[in-house]
Amino acid sequence: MSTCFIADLHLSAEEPETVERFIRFLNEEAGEHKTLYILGDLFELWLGDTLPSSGSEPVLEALRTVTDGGTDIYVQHGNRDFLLGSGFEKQSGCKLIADPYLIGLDGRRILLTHGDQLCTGDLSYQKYRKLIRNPLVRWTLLHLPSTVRVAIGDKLRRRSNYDKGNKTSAIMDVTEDKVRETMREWNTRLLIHGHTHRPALHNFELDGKSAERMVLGDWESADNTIIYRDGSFRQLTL
Ligand SMILES: [Mn+2]
Repeated sequence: MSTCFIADLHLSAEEPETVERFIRFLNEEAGEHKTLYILGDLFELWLGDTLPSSGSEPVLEALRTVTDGGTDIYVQHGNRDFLLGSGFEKQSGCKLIADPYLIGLDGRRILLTHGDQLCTGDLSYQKYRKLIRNPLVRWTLLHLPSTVRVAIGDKLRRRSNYDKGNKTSAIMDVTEDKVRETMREWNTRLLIHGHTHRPALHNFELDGKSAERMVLGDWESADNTIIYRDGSFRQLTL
């Protein structure tokens, strides 16, 4: 049985074709895998389970069908959908997992992360991340009236798009130091992440042993999927 990894679908009502394509993937392919990991930013924006993003209903239903069919789906928070909570879990049958999250496949230790924590060159983003991931801030966000949450969501999106256009590409990428530090901390030689939308397979040496960092592309680009089967990984485009 195989394990499938994807990230950065950024589903939104404004991109109905992407939503359709993802639902087709869930209906036709996801069920063939024993486990599916979605490493963050499943949704372009999520303002709390009581205020589901428009157009998310069929996605939640399709996820539910797959989990009911026996495939486990684990979801990590991304920087866009960090307010996914237990309501989402109940409706979709998915399980939210911590970031980073360590799994074992045939005795190999593999670390999964969305990837934004690794972009330590972007100091203003890391400051912002620390603030919004604070449990008290999170609780407050979730208890704001929906109109206020929608306004904040618009602002966050504008800011993120502004950053994309104005920060240098090096600042928006992971830093090698943080990658090494994280992999040492978790005693792993294989890291899989998304977020940067720069699909690649990086081979390097870590404390005298070979190490790998696999980067998933976003759902719109090439190399957006990694499949583990019979002891080996394959990166492909769905
Ligand atoms: Mn992201």
